[in-house]
Amino acid sequence: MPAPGRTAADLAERLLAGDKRALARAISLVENDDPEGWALVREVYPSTGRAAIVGFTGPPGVGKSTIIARLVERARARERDVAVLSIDPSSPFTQGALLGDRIRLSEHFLDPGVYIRSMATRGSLGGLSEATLQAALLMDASGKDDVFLETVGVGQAEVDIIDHADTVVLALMPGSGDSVQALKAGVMEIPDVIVVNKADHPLTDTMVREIRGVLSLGPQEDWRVPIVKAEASRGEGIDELGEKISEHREFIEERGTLAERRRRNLLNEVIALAAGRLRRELEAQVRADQSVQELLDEVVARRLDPASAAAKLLERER
Ligand SMILES: Nc1nc2c(ncn2[C@@H]2O[C@H](COP(=O)(O)OP(=O)(O)OP(=O)(O)O)[C@@H](O)[C@H]2O)c(=O)[nH]1
Ligand SMILES: [Mg+2]
Repeated sequence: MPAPGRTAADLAERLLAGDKRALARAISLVENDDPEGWALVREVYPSTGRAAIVGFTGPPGVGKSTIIARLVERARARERDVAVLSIDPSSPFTQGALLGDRIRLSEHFLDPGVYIRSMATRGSLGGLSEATLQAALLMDASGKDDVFLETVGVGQAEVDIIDHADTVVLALMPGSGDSVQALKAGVMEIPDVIVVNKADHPLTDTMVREIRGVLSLGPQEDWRVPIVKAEASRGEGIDELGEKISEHREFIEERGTLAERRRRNLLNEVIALAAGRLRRELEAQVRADQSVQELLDEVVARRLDPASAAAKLLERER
């Protein structure tokens, strides 16, 4: 709870100054769909857009959290401030994921340069992705250099927060053939960097070849998707992964792709928010308006088809 006298402007100020507790409070506000949260995002939005946003996706248990924990450590060694947003984790950031032999969980939590947060699925997917995007914006506004997003994804069911990442990393492990199939079938978008984790597995090279094969079938872009082998639990391959992520960022910055990508993502976001609002208005209208019920009666009685009814609904004065 805010102390008495702590205004929204005060919270914004502390957030912009990088205060961790202000960031935590701000994210809780957007998570709870509190109007104060939206007002806060509105206020700090001009200060966003500076963080490098990296999304990590991949099947459950492949090692995303372990990889991120290692990359946090790497970023800290370079004096970069980091925030991690883990979305709907089946195993949230617990000691298991963060407390590796060389990684001390307590260090990360006490480190003012690191902020870690999990958000669980609640309500509709749209609601969750709205809240997570706002949370990522708040992390960005609080002056983090890197924002790492973690989502479980095996294809279609992915939360679209990943669309807001500047760089998308797909984590796979030997045996995650489903994901390779999803890539092949075009169900899953081609990521910017692929990491094959648990590379101590004997089938790692087979997996890498398989992925390379799938990538070669797709359109040949200027950016060649690197495939990095890693063993995150031992910290192997993490430097190379970190380098590939930085290289990708430099590449998209130089080419202007970053600006393009962000513009496209923001357009999608604006449309999604507007569409959500329209839908809620329409639903409220349908509940309240007797004549809409009558229109529906016509559809139920098969005198009017659904598409014609929808057209009539949209024609009406709102
Ligand atoms: N053998 C081996 N195990 C690993 C490696 N990296 C991570 N693990 C282990 O794999 C398990 C899952 O790791 P997480 O980092 O929680 O995986 P995740 O992808 O974040 O999992 P979810 O969030 O549940 O989808 C943990 O027990 C890790 O210690 C690795 O390189 N080799
Ligand atoms: Mg995880």
